[in-house]
Amino acid sequence: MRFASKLVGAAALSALAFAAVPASAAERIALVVKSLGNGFFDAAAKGAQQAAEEIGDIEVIYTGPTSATAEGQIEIVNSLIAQQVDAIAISANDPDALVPVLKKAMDRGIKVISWDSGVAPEGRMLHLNPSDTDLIGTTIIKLAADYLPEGGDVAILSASSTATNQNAWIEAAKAALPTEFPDINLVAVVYGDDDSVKSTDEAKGLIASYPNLKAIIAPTTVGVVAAAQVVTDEGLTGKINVTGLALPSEFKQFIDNGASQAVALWNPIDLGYSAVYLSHQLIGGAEAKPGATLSIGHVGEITLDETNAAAMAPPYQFDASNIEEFSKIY
Ligand code: RAM
Repeated sequence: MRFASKLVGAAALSALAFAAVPASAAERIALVVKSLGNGFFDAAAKGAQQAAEEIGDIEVIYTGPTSATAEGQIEIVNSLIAQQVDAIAISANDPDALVPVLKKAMDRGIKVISWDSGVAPEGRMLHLNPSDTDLIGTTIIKLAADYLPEGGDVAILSASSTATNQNAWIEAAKAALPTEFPDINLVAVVYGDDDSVKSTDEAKGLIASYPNLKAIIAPTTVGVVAAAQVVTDEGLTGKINVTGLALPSEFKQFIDNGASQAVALWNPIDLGYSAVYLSHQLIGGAEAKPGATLSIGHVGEITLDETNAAAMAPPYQFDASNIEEFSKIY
């Protein structure tokens, strides 16, 4: 009796699996993120799923390590190679450490792209930036400078110290400081590893070390929430403005309570959608080469530069006038 019902259960399960993804036609695209449990990546996964449904016959494997490390991602990529997926679309925790394992994947015929946070060109076929790197760098400083007419001390609370995207944005921000923001004094850059607890500790450390701090700029959706919570809890609303890159659904409360005046971001759903759309085209034989124009479905198209990278749209700014509306979307 027990045996029979087990059999029925197994049959029902495999029928379900078959109905969702017809085994013969399916492409399997792995969306590898910096770490699981990050709302930004959950939103990107939603977009990835949208693209899969729109194109049809695609299974998205949404995966990532529990903490944002290259070692964790290397292990995952090795297991995806063993599973013989058709494509890997990765937001990398390190530009170089992932290269050997991703090369191995490409040697086995797996299409590899990076998106959000890139790997070095030899480790991927193309890279999709959410927006122009210099523009993001200038934007994160401007978000603080707009509310500091007299200038003053600011600090950056980043993600991990090896994250390609944050490091590139911080470099661009530093380059813009002397010419575009001469009164803004960047006193420190610290790393919260896209971990809430570490980000909270780092934010507290900044506040303790720099008594004249006027703004904390966190170009990470995890760090920015942690910093705004610390400013709220320490009663520093109105004294320290928290800004950076934030997911409106997670951050609205801190615009509402005044811990932040404004933040920015791009559409993470479109980003995940585009990553799957591009992976699918590479699987279908499209060539990634400088100058190539590739479709990203309803989002538009991209043209690859000389490093096979491309950028999507400028970031949106969110403040009291519009964060409510956007918080319902992502
Ligand atoms: C975090 C991650 C991600 C970054 C966003 C802005 O969620 O570090 O890579 O793009 O912030």
